[in-house]
Amino acid sequence: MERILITGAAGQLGSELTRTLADIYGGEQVVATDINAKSAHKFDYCQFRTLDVMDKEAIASMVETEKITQVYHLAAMLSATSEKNPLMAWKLNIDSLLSILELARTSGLNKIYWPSSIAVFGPNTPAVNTPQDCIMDPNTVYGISKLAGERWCQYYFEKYGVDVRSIRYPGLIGYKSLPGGGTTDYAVEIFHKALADEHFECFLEEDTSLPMMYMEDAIQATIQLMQAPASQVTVRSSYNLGGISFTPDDLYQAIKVHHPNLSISYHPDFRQKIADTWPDSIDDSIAQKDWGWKHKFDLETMTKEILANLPAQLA
Ligand code: AKB
Repeated sequence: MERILITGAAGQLGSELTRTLADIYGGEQVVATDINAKSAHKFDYCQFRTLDVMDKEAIASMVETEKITQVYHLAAMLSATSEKNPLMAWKLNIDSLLSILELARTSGLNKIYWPSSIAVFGPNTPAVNTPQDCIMDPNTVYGISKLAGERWCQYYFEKYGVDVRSIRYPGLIGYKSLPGGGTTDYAVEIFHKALADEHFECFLEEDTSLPMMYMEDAIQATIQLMQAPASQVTVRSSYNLGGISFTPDDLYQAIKVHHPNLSISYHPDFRQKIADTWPDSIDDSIAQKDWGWKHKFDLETMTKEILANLPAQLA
C-alpha cells in the first residue's frame, strides 16, 4: 500500500495534485504538508500537517511515523521571488531536495517526485522547439537551482538507485489556485481581471512567447510519469514537457472573444529579462515516446474552461 507525502501542498500545483493523489490512493493514505498552517482547511479530504522543508529531522520523523512510501516534493521558491532572495532561494530549493534524496537513499521510500522547470534553459539555449539535451545556461537563481537539482536527481538514481522522477514544467495555468512569485503568473492574473471587469496591466511585453500548460494536463502528465514502469523512464534528470506556447497578446485575444471589454496595457518589469532567456516552445518527443504523453488543452479550450469554472471558485 502506498503512503504519500506532499510538501508545498498548498501551492499552485500542490493544491490540485494533492486532490488527484487522494482520489487515486484514498485520502487516508495522503499526508499534505505545507509551511503555512492556515492552509489546513483546504485539506479536509486527507491528512494535513505543518512542515518546514528546511527542517530535515522533521521530514525524516514524519516519513517514519506516517510510514510514507512516496514523496512529492513541491515546496520551492519560484523565479521572480528567487531573484529577490537569491541565497535563500538556493538554500530552500537545493537543501530541501537533498534532504529528501538522502532520506530516499537511507530509508524505505520507494519513489520521489520533484518538479523542474523550463527555467533550466538560458540565453544560449535554442529557443524554438527546445530539445531535451542542449546548451543549458540559466542565468536566474531559480533556473540554476533547478538545473543543479536535476543533476542531483540523476546522481542519486545512478549512484544509489533512488527512483526519482521529474518534469520540466512550462508556466502552469489553472483556476483553482493562484501561483506565487513566478514569471508566468500573468497568464493566471489576466483571467481574474477579465472576470472582475478590470483593466489588466501586463508585466511582460505583448509578444513574449513562452511555453505554458493547463493545470489538468500538468496533473495528468505527473501521474502518468509516476505510474510508468521504471523501465520506461529513460530520463532521470527531468523530462521536457511542451504544452501550448503563446504570447500575452495571444491570450488577451483569446479571452477577449468571451470578454470583449477586457483592456490591457504592457509595462514590462524585471520579469521580462527572465522571460527573455526562456524558450518559446519545447520539444517533448521523449516524454511522448517513453510514457505516452500527449497534451489535451489548446489555448481556446483552456480559455473556455477557465472562464467557465473560475466564477464558482471565486464565489
Ligand atoms: C515561474 O514562472 O517561475 C514558474 C516556472 C516556469 O517554473 N511558473
